[in-house]
Amino acid sequence: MESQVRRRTHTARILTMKMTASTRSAMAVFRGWDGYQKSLVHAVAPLSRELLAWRGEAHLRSVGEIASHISQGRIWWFHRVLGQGSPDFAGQVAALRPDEFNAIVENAAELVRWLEATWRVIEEALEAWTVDDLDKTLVQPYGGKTYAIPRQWIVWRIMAHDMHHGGELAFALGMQGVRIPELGDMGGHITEPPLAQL
Ligand code: NI
Repeated sequence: MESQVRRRTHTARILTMKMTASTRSAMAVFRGWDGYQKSLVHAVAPLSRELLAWRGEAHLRSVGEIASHISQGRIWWFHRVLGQGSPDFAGQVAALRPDEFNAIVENAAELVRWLEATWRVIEEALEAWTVDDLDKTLVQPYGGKTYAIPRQWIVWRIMAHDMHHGGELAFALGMQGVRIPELGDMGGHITEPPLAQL
């Protein structure tokens, strides 16, 4: 009898966990990325043409090229591959000239505009999806193979891409003596955890 009750409680707990998982927004899992995005924007927004044009070596991306590359990665995976983004965003991407991203690499305001527009696409997708939606797959042929790419794979792909190149940005700005308290000193992790209820 006692073990039956225990088993039933256990089953109920599993069911509750399943229900929680299916209704929870994907954003709940990735919260904090919005803070990282803010630290990127705050690092890029005040930069002059000279600071944006700096590169460590001739074969490396300049500061501005790194910033635009972050937006381009997001456009590729979230918009072109996953089809996310508002009709307005789709219109902006469709209107891009082939050399548009080369033309804005020394223009902080334009770099920030694209970082913000592409972040909105990610934010809207993560808010609209539940945690279970992250398992949904997209069939994509690549290199002679056909993959079933889960949304989770793509989210991690772009989150890692943001942070990998954000670190590069922090290094390139550090080399120029630019103070970047959020992206540099705090590593872009500017979201404070909630306070304990004492
Ligand atoms: Ni990259």
